Amino acid sequence: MSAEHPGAGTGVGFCGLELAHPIINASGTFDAIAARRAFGEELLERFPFAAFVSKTVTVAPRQGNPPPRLWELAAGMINSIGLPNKGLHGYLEHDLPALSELPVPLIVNVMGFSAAEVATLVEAFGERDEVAALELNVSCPNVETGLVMGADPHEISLLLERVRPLSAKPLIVKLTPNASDVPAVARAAEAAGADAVSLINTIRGMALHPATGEAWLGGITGGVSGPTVRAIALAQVHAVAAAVSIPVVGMGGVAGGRDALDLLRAGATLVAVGTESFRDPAAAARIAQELAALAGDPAPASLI
Ligand code: RRO
Repeated sequence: MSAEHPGAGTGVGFCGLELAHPIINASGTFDAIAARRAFGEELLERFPFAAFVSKTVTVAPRQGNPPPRLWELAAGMINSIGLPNKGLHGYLEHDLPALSELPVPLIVNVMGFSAAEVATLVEAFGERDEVAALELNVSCPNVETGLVMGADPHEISLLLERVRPLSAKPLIVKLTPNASDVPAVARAAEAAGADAVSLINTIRGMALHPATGEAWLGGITGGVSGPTVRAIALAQVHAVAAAVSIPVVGMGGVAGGRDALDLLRAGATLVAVGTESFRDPAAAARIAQELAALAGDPAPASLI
């Protein structure tokens, strides 16, 4: 490991997990089951992420928001997907067995519409050996109740106090950038027992239909991601890393090794690739290799 850029090119410890390199995926931006169907076993032989974060699971199945769900920006996009998923039981039956075959630790991202729902999810996944850690999504910009919990330090404390005793697995709290004091929310999460925080989720934005002037997205507003949010992510990761002692997973507009290095230098332990994987499904492997080269480390062996 390079002393100048710690964690860049060789193994990295995170919440008791030993990861091959610091690049993971942002929840909901890489469908590993579909990718395996498309790319076959080669995907598993050189899996681009050092850990895999599932898309968000809710207790009940959801259809998601009405279309249109995406709007392209000059350097990024706005999504209003609205958490379509099979629900807890569908996930346990269909997705978990497939995702447990991945060659890296599995982090399951969960979201509840109440503390009781989050507790149900944490308990259910907490007892599964296939699951290495849980990411609590308290920051989806496309469901109002998700945002309320994640924007307020007191709400985060109450939630963590409720769910922390339910599982010994690492709990990563995914923070919203749509809060007035993000470091205060991070500190509250740490004080109430979170093992790590991840940020940023998307920033609320909007686009209008060019002909009608009405909202373009079926969900009216959506979440902005991609290079356009990179500087905001860097500032928020920097501020949060200075405010807490637990590890930080940094993300927001990472498209190259230099962007990942910036987030590590700002204090992140891991870096997640999100929107760039839609443009290029192999982006994360390239970014991990570019990061290692910048640090003067050998390329991660799992990617060669
Ligand atoms: O599904 C979504 O619309 C969504 C989620 Br859960 C999230 O956490 N962040 C985002 O930008 N979109």
